[in-house]
Amino acid sequence: MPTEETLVLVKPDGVARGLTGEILARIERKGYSLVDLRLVEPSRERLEKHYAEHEGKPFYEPLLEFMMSGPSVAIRLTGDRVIEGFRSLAGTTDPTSAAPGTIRGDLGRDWGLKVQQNLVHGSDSQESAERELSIWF
Ligand code: DAT
Ligand code: MG
Repeated sequence: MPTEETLVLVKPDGVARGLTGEILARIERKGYSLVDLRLVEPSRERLEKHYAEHEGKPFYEPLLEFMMSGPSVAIRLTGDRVIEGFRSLAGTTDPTSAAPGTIRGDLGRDWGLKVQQNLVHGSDSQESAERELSIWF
């Protein structure tokens, strides 16, 4: 099987809290390789494409507003089984119950907002990874 790529985002909360370095360090210590990395202030159009699967959900508008609140760091990451591996490093969606040891479990919390701010995004399948990498790079 060829080596995989995935899209990782350090979301605006991660960048604003100065956690980009900590998150990159965890990714590097795990052994994955950075292929490309950039600071991006995405347009609404780009975010609508990225989060198309969530359109109509109660957290959709708050999610887009949050993602437009500041820059994100977009990362093209590579390694065997990196899609699954980064999702494991990130932890589950809700930072309150995400396992300690994960990025979301160690560094995230609930802020009482309409959308969970959980520091990172990682593609959830090969199809999503291909689609999302073409949106951000
Ligand atoms: P993930 O980022 O773990 O793949 P997702 O794709 O289901 O999660 O949702 C995208 C983002 O939307 C997620 O990172 C945080 C937010 N979110 C998801 N479900 C939510 C909910 N029930 N309430 C508030 N925010 C939510
Ligand atoms: Mg998702």
